[in-house]
Amino acid sequence: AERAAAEDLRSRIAAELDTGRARSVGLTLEALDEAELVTQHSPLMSPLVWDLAHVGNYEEQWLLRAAAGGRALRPDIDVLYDAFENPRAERVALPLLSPSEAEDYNARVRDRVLDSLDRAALHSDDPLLGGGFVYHMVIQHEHQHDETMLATHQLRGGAPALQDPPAPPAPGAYTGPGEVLVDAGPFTMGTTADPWAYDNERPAHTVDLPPFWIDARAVTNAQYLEFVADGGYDDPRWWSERGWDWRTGSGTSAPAFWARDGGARVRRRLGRVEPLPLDEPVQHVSFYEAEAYSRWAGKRLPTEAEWEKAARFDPATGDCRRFPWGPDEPEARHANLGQRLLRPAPAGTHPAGAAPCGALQMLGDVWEWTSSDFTGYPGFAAFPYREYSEVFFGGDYKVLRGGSWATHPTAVRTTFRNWDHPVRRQIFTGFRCARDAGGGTGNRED
Ligand code: AVJ
Ligand code: FE
Repeated sequence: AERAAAEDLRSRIAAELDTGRARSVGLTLEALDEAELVTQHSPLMSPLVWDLAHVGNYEEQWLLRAAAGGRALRPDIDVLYDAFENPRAERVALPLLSPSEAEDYNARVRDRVLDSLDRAALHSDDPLLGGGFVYHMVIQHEHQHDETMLATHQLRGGAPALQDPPAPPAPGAYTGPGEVLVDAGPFTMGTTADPWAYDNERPAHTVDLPPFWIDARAVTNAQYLEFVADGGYDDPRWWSERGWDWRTGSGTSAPAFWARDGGARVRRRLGRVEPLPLDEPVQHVSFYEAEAYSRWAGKRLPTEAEWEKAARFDPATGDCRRFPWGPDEPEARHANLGQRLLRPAPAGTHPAGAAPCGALQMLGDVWEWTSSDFTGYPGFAAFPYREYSEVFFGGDYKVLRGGSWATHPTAVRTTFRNWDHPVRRQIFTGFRCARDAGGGTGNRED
């Protein structure tokens, strides 16, 4: 039985490695010509050809050298693909592998990885190999870069490069509650045993929270438009001091990629222009915009602990769930993940994916800003390297939760933590609001 389980894990890993690579190739070699792959589309992003070889180099370092103890293939290029050595805006000037060299290099690494996977001690106590941890880390890493590459695609000018996406589900009028109540009490935050979890999700620990309300849905474009129309961008009452500095300094007056076509609001999406979809969660807002909207609405952003409790705590059993709906792997009916639609689904859809508290779409569609700074949990231990999370603790970062339409299902769960600078807007980010529950009961209407 143990041997069968090991074989299952091996074939799952091989299949997921394959899926990730097909996705990376689809966003690079299959989508754009050489000139577009090597150019810098935005100072915020790497040239796509850097991401492509970086995922191969990361795989070489972790799955060939560290996990399999193999000989290095291209140690000479490590320095080019080290994210800390080279800020994104400078990577275009490096002597990078060309697109076809990167393709070749990635394929050579992958061949050796699949060879050594057959011998890897997945059911040992080895901290890297046990449960497949280091393979999962590399699989998620590639998908995280694929999401980053999608942000580059969004920033890129010119004709659409990605295939016409399927139509999103029809919105239908949302008739559910505006907010749902999460009762006071302790829950388990983070995880110790999940073989996919990064170090920053560990260890599991108990957090006791007062009662709070959380929005059942992410804030929609229609709702956000009311804030804009009410002069929200011109009223310092709604903004924190830093937020107002950013607002006035940047001259921002709407989410990124919004535009006007005569009198009509439109948005630019991956090379296409379309009417602003009113039922869709607002996307491409900074933390400061999310904070200002929340204050205008008489609410606030949830803390990351509140977000996680709403997403996973089941008061009926006292247990915490890996996914809002339970232990089952994400399917299309649960959540809009994995670049299927190339956009968020309308807010208030996917009832099959609801959390126990009734909140919808906690996973997928848009990353959600929380009010929390990025720090380590009590008992945090960096593993297997400090540069994944620890070096960012205490920096100017806010935690993001829940994944977006661009996040692969293997790279998100209710414990997953993402983070970014509060000014960032190129990521696929929206938010939902929360507020203290001072003893009131019953669901409020929108
Ligand atoms: C967790 C998304 C903030 O993209 O900087 C990729 C993920 N770490 N390569 C990032 C990551 C190393 C990271 N984020
Ligand atoms: Fe990386």
